[in-house]
Amino acid sequence: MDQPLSARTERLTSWRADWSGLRVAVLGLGVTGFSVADTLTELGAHVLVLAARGSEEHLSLLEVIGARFLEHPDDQGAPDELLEFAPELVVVSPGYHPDHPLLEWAAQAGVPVWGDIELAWRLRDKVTRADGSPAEWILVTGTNGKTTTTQLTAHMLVAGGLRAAPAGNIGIPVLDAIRDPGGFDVLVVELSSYQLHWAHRNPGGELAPLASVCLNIADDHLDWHGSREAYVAAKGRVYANTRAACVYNTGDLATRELVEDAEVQEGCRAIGFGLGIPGPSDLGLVEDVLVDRAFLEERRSHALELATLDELREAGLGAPHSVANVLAAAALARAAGVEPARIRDAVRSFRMDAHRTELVAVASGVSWIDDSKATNAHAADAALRASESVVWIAGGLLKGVDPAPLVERHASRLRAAILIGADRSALRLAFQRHAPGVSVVEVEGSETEDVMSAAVRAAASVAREGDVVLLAPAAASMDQFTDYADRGRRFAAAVRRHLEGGDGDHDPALPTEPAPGSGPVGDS
Ligand code: UMA
Repeated sequence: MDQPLSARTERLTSWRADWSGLRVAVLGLGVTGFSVADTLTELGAHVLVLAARGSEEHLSLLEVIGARFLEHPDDQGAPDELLEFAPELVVVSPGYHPDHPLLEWAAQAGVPVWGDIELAWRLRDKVTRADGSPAEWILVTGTNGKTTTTQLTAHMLVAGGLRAAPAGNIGIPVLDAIRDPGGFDVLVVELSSYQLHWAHRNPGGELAPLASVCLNIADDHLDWHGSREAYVAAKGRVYANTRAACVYNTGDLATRELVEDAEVQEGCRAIGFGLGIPGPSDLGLVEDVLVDRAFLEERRSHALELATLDELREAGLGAPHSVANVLAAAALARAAGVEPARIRDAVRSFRMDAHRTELVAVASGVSWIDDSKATNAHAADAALRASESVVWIAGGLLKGVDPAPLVERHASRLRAAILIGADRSALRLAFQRHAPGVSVVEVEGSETEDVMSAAVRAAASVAREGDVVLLAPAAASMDQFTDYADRGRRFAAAVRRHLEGGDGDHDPALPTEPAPGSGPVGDS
């Protein structure tokens, strides 16, 4: 009898294993797909990359590394070329939906499917510490704050004398990180729910991180996962098999429940973080001081000082959600042995990234803030809370999440809303129902070049002294922009052009006054 296809791939758990001649179909030619193809061809595998499209740059690089490319429309089943290639393994990029016809074909044909994270885990011995053992992994997920927490954790580890780097959903494929010739002691891996969906599915590929955290859970990516339960379950996979510390948010019961439900390794501890006074085994706040009551012998009676709120404010980390991110990162770094004094050093020298509540300009008493990184309602919520009177620029791809609760919650602080992007109708409806007194301007232009100029002009025409004009779209950007960074850059450029008086004339913004009748529509 023929061996199942998984028999060979199960044994592939090391950079030094025999990967030569392995036939692998790689789905996707973005940064992930390319890193997978590049790694596997380096190991001697035969690689066929399939994607609906790939960038010119990646396509030409595929030729250089010796991988084949097949353009494959998303609505079609397995093409003849794939059947002839007869892959022994499929490695899928995170953006692919599990119901994609090629993944359905793989399931029916019995071909194992790995995510790029599983492949990287199997190859982790490429990066070794001084004693020759593989670099440790620390995993970070959550609906919001993942990227900042990942960066903070890596920064704290480096301050503690470890060679550490951030990777994963943050934008650096993990396979690129592990092939970095510099080498690492610890990789801090940001994982999206998409990446977690594919984790822990195949024998030999189960991650066993030193420490892991799910920062918080709010509705996001419901269209991809199909339900909130499926989304939460994907997030929960971050804790599976953790060895030293499962870090959870004491202010978010769902994260604690995920830890309680997780299968972890013997001796692994549950460590809470939150903005209240910490219990033993937690990190938290005592008055204006961040303290650790988890990683010390006398934790029943003592606490270790990590930093003060003043120090966080000076580093731009004073908002409550940022304080929580610092505490989570500190818990992870402490689990890896970083001393409290080094955590303080790291907080003092940390600087936030671009497009996260970044002040672009202040003019005529109006502050212009770029929070393009707010790609979901939870993140936009945190940004909106921080200001009293806001002209809110929102919209894009809502990813199946209803914006109504967000609109309802913040209606009283909104001077006006400027709606952009593909899913404007859901936002418009939310304003009609829950904020009928707020004037809404829709930017109809779908041209990337025009959108932000029009949005900024519309915002400027309604903003008054003391207002904040806030780009916090609560939506993904890909309908009109390359990514959230592109969206943020274009916003900042449009603000500067406007303030310098160099803004063009033509204006695709169509003002629509408060909802007709100025009363709630439909259900009351
Ligand atoms: N493709 C198809 N069909 C599909 C889906 C994708 O053909 O149904 C092809 C595209 O044509 C393209 C490639 O797949 O050739 C793109 O793959 P991808 O969408 O997985 O994107 P990558 O460029 O590989 O980037 C991914 C993450 N993107 C997504 O999860 C959508 C990046 O996260 C991540 O930084 C990168 O891997 C490295 O790990 C971005 C993101 O938006 C920032 N993440 C979401 C979030 O944070 O909310 C989850």
